[in-house]
Amino acid sequence: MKMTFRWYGSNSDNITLKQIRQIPGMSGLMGVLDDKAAGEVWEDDEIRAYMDEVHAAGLACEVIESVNIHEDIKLGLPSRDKYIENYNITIRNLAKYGVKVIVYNFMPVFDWLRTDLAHVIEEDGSNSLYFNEKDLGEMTPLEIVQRTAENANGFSLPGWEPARLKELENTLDAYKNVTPDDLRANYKYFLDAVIPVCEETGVRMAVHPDDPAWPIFGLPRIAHTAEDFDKIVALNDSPANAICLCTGSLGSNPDNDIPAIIRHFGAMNRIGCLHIRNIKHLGYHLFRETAHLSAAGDLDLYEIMKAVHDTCPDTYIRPDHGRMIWDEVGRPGYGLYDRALGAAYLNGLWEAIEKSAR
Ligand SMILES: [Mn+2]
Repeated sequence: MKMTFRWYGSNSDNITLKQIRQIPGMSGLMGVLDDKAAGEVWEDDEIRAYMDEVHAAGLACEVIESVNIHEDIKLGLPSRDKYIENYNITIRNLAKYGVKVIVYNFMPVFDWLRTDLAHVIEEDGSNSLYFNEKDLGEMTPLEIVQRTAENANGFSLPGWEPARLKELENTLDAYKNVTPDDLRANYKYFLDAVIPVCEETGVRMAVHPDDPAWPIFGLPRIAHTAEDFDKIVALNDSPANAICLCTGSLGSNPDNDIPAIIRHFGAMNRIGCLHIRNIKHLGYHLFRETAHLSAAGDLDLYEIMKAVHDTCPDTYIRPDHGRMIWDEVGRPGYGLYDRALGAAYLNGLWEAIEKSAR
């Protein structure tokens, strides 16, 4: 297992590489070029500059996140071929700098959705991301996106880039007649075009689950249950067609048995990496994010780490969203302190699992 940390780059993250390097057991990053729009080529010199900075800090970067898929690909429009070609150029460019896994999603329009980015947790005064479907109420998707942007402490949030907001209503309209099967057919077209390039360059595509793990705003969503992922891995039968198993995204639905899902896809060699965090279920389509500790939420992090240990021990993991604690002001979900505590905790579980397995 390689422990990693999400970092947005020195232009858009207030956390430094030096701070990340000082977290015990931190081997590297799940990196991102934060200013790239979906469909754009990640140029060789941009990747080199990012990697040089990361390597100079003593960290590796073998996983890259948020190489976003252009909506035209998801919608299956004729213009998709141009964007798929760009995607393949990006895969080749990333591979040159040692990238082994690319995290992406195939969700229409919304990467993830919360109704409160700083929900105060009564017991200790920390705050975390929160979702209550009832709060969506009469709000339109545009209103929700605007409110999310206003509450992000001045940071852009993955999936809510200002450039995408202008097109929101048109894009929502374009999905009106797209069924889940249509979306899967467009997905297969994309995979069949990029997976051969991945196989040639030694890169794995790792798809992130829908978050929350159910359909929203009537949009087709095809990645939030074990059955969904069975269909996805069957779309292209290559280990390069893999999953970024996000415990918190899938875990937002209490019906998803996360350790069992890890064991199922780990044994199939279809897990490219994992995001690990905990969730507290508060009601129907109502949850908040918690500290990583099992006792803080409803997921069993020991069983999760054990499933990783038993079925995909060489994978990359990172502590996913944390709470805001110790008066930190930062990007919602992506502060330094609680994610560092999460990494230390997950490393502790791992050491105990490894030693007791000997
Ligand atoms: Mn995630």
